[in-house]
Amino acid sequence: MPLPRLITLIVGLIAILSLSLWLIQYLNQLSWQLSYFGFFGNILLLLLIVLIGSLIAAFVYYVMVIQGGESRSSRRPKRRITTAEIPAAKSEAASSNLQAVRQQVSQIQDEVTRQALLSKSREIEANLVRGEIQVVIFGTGSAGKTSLVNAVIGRMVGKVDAPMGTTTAGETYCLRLKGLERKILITDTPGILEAGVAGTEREQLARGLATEADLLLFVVDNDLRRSE
Ligand SMILES: Nc1nc2c(ncn2[C@@H]2O[C@H](COP(=O)(O)OP(=O)(O)OP(=O)(O)O)[C@@H](O)[C@H]2O)c(=O)[nH]1
Ligand SMILES: [Mg+2]
Repeated sequence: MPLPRLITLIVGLIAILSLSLWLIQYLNQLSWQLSYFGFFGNILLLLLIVLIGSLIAAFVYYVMVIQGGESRSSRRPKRRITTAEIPAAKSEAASSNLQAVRQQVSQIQDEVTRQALLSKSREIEANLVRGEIQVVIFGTGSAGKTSLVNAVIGRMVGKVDAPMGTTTAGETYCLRLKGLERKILITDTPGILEAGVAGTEREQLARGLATEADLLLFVVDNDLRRSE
């Protein structure tokens, strides 16, 4: 028990006991006087004794339990506020993000989804290590996606034509820029929002490729339409 609480307890008890002694003396005198009232006088005396006892019990309870509880809670170590460290390098930030993603993925109940997301995160990690940047050219049919790819690569790598559906499969081209060690992979995709079964299949393929992008370039041939 801490010293200040012990002193409070002792001083309080001495005060209450001396008060009680004085009260007992007083009660003694009173009992003589109350003896005239018979049974009623004895009840009054008993009530006064119970009152004194309750006073002592309440004091001890306050010092031992309430004060003790307060001092315990004040002794409880305060929660430390730690500021999250922001990684300086982008690759470091990406790796820590990947780790966080993996932790969340491991909590997914569905085995198939979990495995798919885990393999995706491994793929991203491998890309990070390799240092390649995947740029995917995405958009509606005949918007000029392949024309953009040709312009960026600097030669006619993909077939360009007016009708929709000229590009039927994903094509990836490697671009190297002066002063940049990392390879840039540019993927041309079939168009989206085309009619027919073949068009829907091409869209599915394009959407799949788009999910692998580090950077997605959405090509529009005019004002953006609602469907786009
Ligand atoms: N006027 C104009 N025409 C363009 C431009 N870019 C492309 N085109 C024309 O638009 C048509 C479609 O171009 P593509 O590059 O094949 O379009 P795409 O998005 O690859 O088409 P799909 O592969 O069929 O989805 C071609 O006739 C191009 O010559 C542009 O900037 N201006
Ligand atoms: Mg094309």
